[in-house]
Amino acid sequence: MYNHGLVNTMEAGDIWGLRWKNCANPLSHRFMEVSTKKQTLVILAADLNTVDSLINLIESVGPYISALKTHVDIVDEFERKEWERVVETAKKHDLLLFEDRKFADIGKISQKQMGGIYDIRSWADLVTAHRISGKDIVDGIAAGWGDVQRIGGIFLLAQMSSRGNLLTEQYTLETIKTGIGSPHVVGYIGNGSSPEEISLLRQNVGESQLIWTPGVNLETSEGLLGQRYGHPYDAIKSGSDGIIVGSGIHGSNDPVSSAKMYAKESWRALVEREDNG
Ligand code: 5BU
Repeated sequence: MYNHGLVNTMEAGDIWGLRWKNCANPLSHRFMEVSTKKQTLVILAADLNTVDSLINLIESVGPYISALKTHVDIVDEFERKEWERVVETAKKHDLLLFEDRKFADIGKISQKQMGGIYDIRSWADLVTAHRISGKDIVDGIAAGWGDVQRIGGIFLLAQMSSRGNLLTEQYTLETIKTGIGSPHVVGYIGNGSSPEEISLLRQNVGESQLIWTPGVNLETSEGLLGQRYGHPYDAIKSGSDGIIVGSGIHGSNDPVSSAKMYAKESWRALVEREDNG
C-alpha cells in the first residue's frame, strides 16, 4: 500500500474526525475509508475520450486516487459494453464512480436521463446536479437509481470554479437548504480556486456532508477558457474533503508522479486540519 510516511497507521475515524462522526450517507464513509487507506483525497477528473486511454490512466494512477470522475458523454463512439471495462478497472482500484453529468432538468426528465444510451444509473455511484430547476431534481435522480434497484449519491453544485458563473451566495444557501438532511445528497461541489469561498461553504454546510472541489492545480492560477485554480493544500485546509484534479494529472508528462504529488498535498492538509477532533 502506498504511504507518504506522514502517518503510519490510522483509522478513517481518527483522521476524519467530525466528518466521520457526522456524515450520514454511507457513500461518504466509503470515500473516507478508501482515502485513508490510500492516503489521498484526489478525485481524478479523467477527461479523456477513449476507453483505452481511460483504462491506461486509471491503471497507472489508481493507487494514488480515491474516486474516479467521468464525463461519459465525451467518449468517442461510446458503446455500453466497452464502457464496462472502465467500470471494472475503477472497481479493481476500489474507486467510487462519479459521473459529472450536471443534471439540470425537471425531476421526471432527470430520472429518464439516468437511463438512456449511457445508462448512468447502472454504473455510477455518484452524480452531480444543479439546483436551478427546483428541488425535485434530487428525487428524480434517486428514482433513476431506483429503477435499477440501486442506491447512489448526489453532489449538488453549490459553487463553481469557472470565471463569471451565476451561482450567487444566495443561490449557494438555497442549494444547501435543499441538500441538508437529504438521504440522497452526499455533498456539494465548491469552488476549489478560492479558499475563502470554501471556508464559507463549509460554515454553511456544517459537518454532516462532504465538499469536493474542482479548480485545483499545483502550478497554474489560470486555466483554459475561464477555469480558475487554487492550491490543493489550501482547498483541503479550508474545508474541502476531496480535490478534483484533471489536467494537473492527465495533462502532465508524468501522470504518476503528479498524482503522487496531489495525493501528498491533499493528505498533508487533512492531517494538519484543525477540525479533526
Ligand atoms: P481540470 O483539468 O483540473 O481543470 O478539470 C476540472 C474538471 O472538473 C473538469 O472535468 C470539469 O468538468 C470539472 N468541473 C470544474 O472544473 N468546475 C466546476 O465548477 C465543476 C466541475 Br461543477
